[in-house]
Amino acid sequence: MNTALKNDSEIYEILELETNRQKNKLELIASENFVSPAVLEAAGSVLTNKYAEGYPGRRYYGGCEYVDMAENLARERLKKLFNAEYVNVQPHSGSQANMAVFMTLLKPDDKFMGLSLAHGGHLTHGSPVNFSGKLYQATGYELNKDTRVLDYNIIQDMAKKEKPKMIIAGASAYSREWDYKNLRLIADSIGAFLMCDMAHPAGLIAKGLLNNPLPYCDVVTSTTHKTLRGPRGGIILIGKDSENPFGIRTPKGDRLRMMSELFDSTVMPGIQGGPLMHIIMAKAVAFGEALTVEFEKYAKQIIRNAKTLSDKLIEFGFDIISGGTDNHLMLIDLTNKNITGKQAENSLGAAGITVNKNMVPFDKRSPFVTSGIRVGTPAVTTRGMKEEEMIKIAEIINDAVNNFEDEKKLEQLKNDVKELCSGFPLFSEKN
Ligand code: DSN
Repeated sequence: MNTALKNDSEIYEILELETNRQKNKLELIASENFVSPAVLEAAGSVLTNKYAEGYPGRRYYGGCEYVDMAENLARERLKKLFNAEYVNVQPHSGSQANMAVFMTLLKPDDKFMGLSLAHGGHLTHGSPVNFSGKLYQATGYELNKDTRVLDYNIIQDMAKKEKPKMIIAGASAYSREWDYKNLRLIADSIGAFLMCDMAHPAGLIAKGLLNNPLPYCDVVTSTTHKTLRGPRGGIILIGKDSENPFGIRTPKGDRLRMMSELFDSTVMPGIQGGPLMHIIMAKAVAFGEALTVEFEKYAKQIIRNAKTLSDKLIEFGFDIISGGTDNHLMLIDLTNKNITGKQAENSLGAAGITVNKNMVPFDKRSPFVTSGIRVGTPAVTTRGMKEEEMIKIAEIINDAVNNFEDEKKLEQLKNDVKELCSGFPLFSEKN
């Protein structure tokens, strides 16, 4: 543990508490992960001291020669990772990356269409409490009621009726694959832009384990801290025009150059000032890690773990939305277990398992209570856990849900979780 913080005992105590929480509990929040020591070091480095408004070679401040190198490296590595033509690594978060897309492609009050929040979409895909729902006309598509998966006929019909200027692909709580080619055809049929927010599965897409949206979308955004296992932050990407088989709306040639310039200037000075150069360097480190064969093994294991966990939970009678998962997460409808998402989040928390309550498609409960939980495997896979541990985790989840009011039982499960975690140490001793 960094001793400089010991001088501030209040803060040091918080750091110790959080470190121990991360060590001793099972992190099943689908959007969280544990970065490598190298990413952590870069994020805590002296690059935090540097102002660098602008872009490499075009800054408003002197002394940027080395941070320029870091940003260029981040850009080159990210381009290689996703086979992208253009990238911007400055967005402070996924929400800011999305805001940059809205501000570049739409005018206030323009209509757009994203997966509704209650069906797995994201806050920035049109929630009424978010800038996307306040400044633009949001309309949300929903999953098929019977299959609880995306239904491209529903999306096509809605697109035809609503004529949005932009369609958003991507979700925060959807466990199945996306057909970007189909969405491209739908977008082209009404002359709409197609963007994808691939924040959740980005690390899996990078290794070719899920469909890649870049060849089909005008623009793609992501966070860097979920399956991609980097520091907290956002990115914007545009695919290579040569790969686009349709080519009507996807940027090419001059249009690509124009869009790159527009996205760059929307990010800075449009919505952000000085970039977080320490985070950009940490992004470069994470992209470098994601380019390795080890990361491919990791990404494959995330999916294997999610499938194993989902299969075992189904054996225990859990209602997994859509009957399984193609990616790193699953959404569990707890209605048949007579427990709300909120109660499950609390009882699992008491048993040492961190998840988040989540609305399920066609949920009758409020977002503060919900009928479900979302469960993901990226973080436990980083710890080195495999199929065997997923089965143990499913057993603990089952026990905690079945005994959600039994404090003694939950305490006993918490000890089981701690023991399981101790076999998969997270930080080296010096941390
Ligand atoms: N809040 C994130 C998640 O948990 O999915 C998305 O930004």
